[in-house]
Amino acid sequence: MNEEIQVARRRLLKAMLATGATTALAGCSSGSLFRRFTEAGLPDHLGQGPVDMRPWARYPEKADLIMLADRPPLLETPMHYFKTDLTPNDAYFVRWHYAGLPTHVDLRTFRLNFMGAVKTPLQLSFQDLLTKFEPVGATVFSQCAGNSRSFFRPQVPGAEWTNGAMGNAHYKGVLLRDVLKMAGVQGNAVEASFRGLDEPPLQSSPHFEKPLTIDHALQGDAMIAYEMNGAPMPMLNGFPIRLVVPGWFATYWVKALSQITLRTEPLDNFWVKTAYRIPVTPGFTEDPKHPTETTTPLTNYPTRAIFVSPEAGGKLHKGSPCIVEGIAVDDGAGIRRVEVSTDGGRTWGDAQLDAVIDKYSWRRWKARWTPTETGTATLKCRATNANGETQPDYEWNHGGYRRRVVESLAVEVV
Ligand SMILES: Nc1nc2c(c(=O)[nH]1)N[C@H]1C(S)=C(S)[C@@H](COP(=O)(O)O)O[C@H]1N2
Ligand SMILES: [Mo]
Repeated sequence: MNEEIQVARRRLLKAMLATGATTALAGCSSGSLFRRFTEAGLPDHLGQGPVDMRPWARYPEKADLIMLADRPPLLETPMHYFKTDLTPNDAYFVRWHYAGLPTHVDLRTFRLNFMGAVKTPLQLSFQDLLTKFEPVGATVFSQCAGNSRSFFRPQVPGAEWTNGAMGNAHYKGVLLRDVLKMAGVQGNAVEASFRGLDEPPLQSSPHFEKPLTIDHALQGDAMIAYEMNGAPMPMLNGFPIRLVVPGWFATYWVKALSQITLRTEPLDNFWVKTAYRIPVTPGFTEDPKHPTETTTPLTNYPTRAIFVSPEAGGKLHKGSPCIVEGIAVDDGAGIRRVEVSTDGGRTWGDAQLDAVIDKYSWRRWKARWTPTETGTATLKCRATNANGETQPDYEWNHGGYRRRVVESLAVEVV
């Protein structure tokens, strides 16, 4: 058997044996799986930052992450993990919509099924994906559409992420278009839609299934990935294969991908017609008092810069030089510039950009700053991409999606 299959299965078994994945995933609200800062003490990296009262949890194959919900698991990556080019698999954020997520997959029987408007109703095994297509690799940024939702004012209901529902990873897999070519897409197909192994709680609940237009599927850079950062996909991030849609929000990155349907009519399930939509207005913004009725599915990432260090509420010392650093992302055109303000936006200076990692990767930046006055300082950062797209000072939408306003960060200078 192919060595990579063995690695994948071994890894999975090891994780399950070590932690009892099935039980842990089924009953993770038990006290032993999470702790509060007040009970456990502050983790070192938070230093003198504000006390984050959100519980932490350790799930199978995962490090301690911030837990927004346990069933289904919504786990946020702490900011200190974003100081390196790649986000480690065990620290990568987790988001599932249904608690009925897969907890084990047998690679001997697993199949990726093709249905609908295809010439050959293919069933591909994991081994087929490894051997029948040319492998490709890319470093790609992913981000939940609701990343940073908790910063919207007025607040909006939903998963109250701070900035950690994102990450950057190297994926290995096959191009979606190569796989679709083998299945043979019929000329009348308008969409390909993607479904995973997770099951809705009730028969009447809609499967989590997301579409791409047929042009995007057949001509774009979407990948079916079987490796993340040189290792099998963690179970919670979509083992054994997931869709990677470079430059597009992670809601399209269907995990534990098991079914691809070629459609002659667009899919209009709950996940398309109700959720993950933004207003159709200039700048996608709306008045909180009069939300707009006309919405459209969100798609690609807006241009945006985020602080990684210092963290909110961090303490800096007057007269001591410090490095302010962060990441910047867009939908693949490329980050051209990041500016930083240390006086609440009155004056701006250019940050230094690190080398480009990959087309759809985040780009790292840093700026030197020596605080000259004590008290609270408001830092701001904003990015501009190669198309000239930059960030607005204010924007709001009722879903709390696609945040892209200029980032603000309050730090204490002592
Ligand atoms: N099968 C399946 N895939 C899914 C989802 C899901 O609920 N089920 N959620 C999507 C959403 S909204 C996000 S943000 C990403 C999260 O990916 P991650 O858990 O690997 O970070 O998975 C996407 N793919
Ligand atoms: Mo998401």
